[in-house]
Parts: sequence; structure tokens; C-alpha cells
Amino acid sequence: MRAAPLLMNAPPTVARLHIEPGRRIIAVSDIHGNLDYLRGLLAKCALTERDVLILVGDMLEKGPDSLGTLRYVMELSRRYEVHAVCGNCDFWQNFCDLPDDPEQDAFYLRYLAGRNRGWGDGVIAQMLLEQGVPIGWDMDLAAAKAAVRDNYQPELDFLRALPHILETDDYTFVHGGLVPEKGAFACMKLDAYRSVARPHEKWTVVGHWPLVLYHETITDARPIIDRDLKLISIDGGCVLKDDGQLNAFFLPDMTWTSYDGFPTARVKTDQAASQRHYYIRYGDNQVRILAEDGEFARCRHLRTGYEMDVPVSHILSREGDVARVNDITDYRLPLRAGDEISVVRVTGRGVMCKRDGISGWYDGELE
Ligand SMILES: [Mn+2]
Repeated sequence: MRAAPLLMNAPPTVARLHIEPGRRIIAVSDIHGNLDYLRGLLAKCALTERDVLILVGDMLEKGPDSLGTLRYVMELSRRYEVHAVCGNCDFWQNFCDLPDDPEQDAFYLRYLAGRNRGWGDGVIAQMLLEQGVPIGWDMDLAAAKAAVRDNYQPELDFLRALPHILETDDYTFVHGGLVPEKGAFACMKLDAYRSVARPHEKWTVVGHWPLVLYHETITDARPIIDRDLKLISIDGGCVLKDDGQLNAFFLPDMTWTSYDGFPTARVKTDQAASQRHYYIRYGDNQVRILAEDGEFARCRHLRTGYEMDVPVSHILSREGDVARVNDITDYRLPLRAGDEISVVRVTGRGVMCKRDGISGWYDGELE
């Protein structure tokens, strides 16, 4: 018997959960197949049986190990109290559960053979590779669906069981935004929810929209606690941003920690914050290239006219002297000699680095 597929315009499913007062809730979103970051973050949190771990969607896709992450989450949920909600990258049971349809199959073919538009193999592709099923533009999709259906029942069942909304006595967890009247898919994929959200009755925790995108002049991946909206946004840009991090948000304490895989170093000299800086980011990343000098290009942001030097490797595409660039800032971090920074990348003109969730540059030498 075929399981009922998740239909995008169906009402969201809601799970209710009672959590005994005194237990620590740890909310984590947007792991995106980065198992190393998840392990690193949970080690930093010192997860115990007393904690309630809530994964706020997008466990899978875009990162290196979606299948391994899924299995790790399933294993964790046998040893700890773990609850997950479905993100817009998580409902791959539909690969097996949807009735055959040419348009839908064309989508799955682009996802598999096109390596998810360049992001790399996702969970279904990894299952097929593990089974030795060939992936390519001429692949047999019916055979691929059968191979997944026959060999990954526990994984598919785990995904099928994910609710879109998780309600506790005190909190709501939803991946994109709390818009049940707009259907399941809207709850999973509501971009920049904080910009359109109305005040919530209960504190609501969301992921999906990388926090850095809420800032215009600074690259800040720290969780945002919006007290007017009773909204907590926690997506640190893990995988999606080159300098992203995985945030863990603790309730009821309203504190957080984060993990990234970057090496750390201490700075040798003081550095004052830049007075003027900008963050060119996804969705608003068109620049005119004014000059190029080996490793860097002088760029003028088209919308604002702001000029900064951008590593040439950040240029995503270009047509003549107009280009789109990967997220970049020219912010000089305020630092004191001896401060520890995460080193994102060493360039010929300083170190791209992070400190306390904020990305920027350091011009001096490292210890
Ligand atoms: Mn998402």
C-alpha cells in the first residue's frame, strides 16, 4: 500500500508536546546535512537525557551528508528526547509516495542528475548511490523509487512522521513561519518571516531564513529575540553561508551557543571597528566591477553605490562588468590583542574571520 503523500497545499500537521518544567529545551535548525557541525554543537551543549532537543527543520540537503545526518538524528531520538519538525528540504518520502507524474518526475530528475542545482547529492541521491543505482539524465526513475522504497522504510517513515508545527505549553516551533491558514508548504518555506510576522501569543521559534540576511551593514549570525513579535529566529546559515554557524537556542533561559568548524587563532594587535562598512548579500548582490587586481576586485554595489574590495573567488557570475557576488562584508572587527577569532580564510589583504557570531576582517598578524 502506498503511503499518503504530503501535499503542499494541505493544512499543516500539528504535534503537541508536554514538557515538564525544569527541563532544558535545545532548539537547533537548518543543519542541512552538516553532520560534523551537529555533532560539534551537541558536544558543546553537553546534551543529556534530561534535555529536550527540538530540530526546527531543514535537517537535510545542500550539505555533505544528508543520509548520515538523518540516521544520526534517528539514532539520537532513540537515546534522547528528540523532536523534529519538517522543513522545506525534508519531505523526501514524497519521492516514493507521490503518484507518478511527468512534471514531478522532471523535478526529481533535475534534483538527482543535476545534483540539486549544484548543491551536491542530497538524501535520495545518497540512498541510490549506496544501493548502486545509477544516477544520470537517462536513469530509470521507477527503478530508483523502488530501490528507495524497498531499502529505506525506517528513514521514510521517520520523515513521514514529521509534523510541520510543534506546540508545547509555552512555545511553538515551525521551520519557516506560523501561517497554518496558508498550508503546510507556506509554514515550511516562508522567507524572511520576521519581516511579515504578526505578534505571536506564545514564543515562536523559527529557522529557514539565515539570520545574516536580516542585517544590512553587518554579517551577524546570532539568534534574534524579537520581544514585540514573540519570535525567535535561529538559522545561523550553516552550509548556506561560507562563514555560517549552527546555533543552539536554550529555553526557557533564552540563551544560546553556536558551533562552526573553523580553526581559531589569537590576534596580535588591537584593531578598531571600521566606521563605515557594508554587507553585500544574497538577493541584493549585483555589483559593477570597477577594477581587478589579482586576488581582489574593486566593486560598486549597484543598488546602494557602496564600494568595497571583494575577493575574485566571491564572484558567482558576471556579464561584462556587472557581476553577482557571494555574501561579503568589508567590516573591520573591533579586536584587542589576545582575542580569539575563528579564521574563515587568510587572504593577501587580511584575515576573513568571525568573533561571537559576527564576520569581518582582521588586518594584523596572528599568534
Ligand atoms: Mn528552509
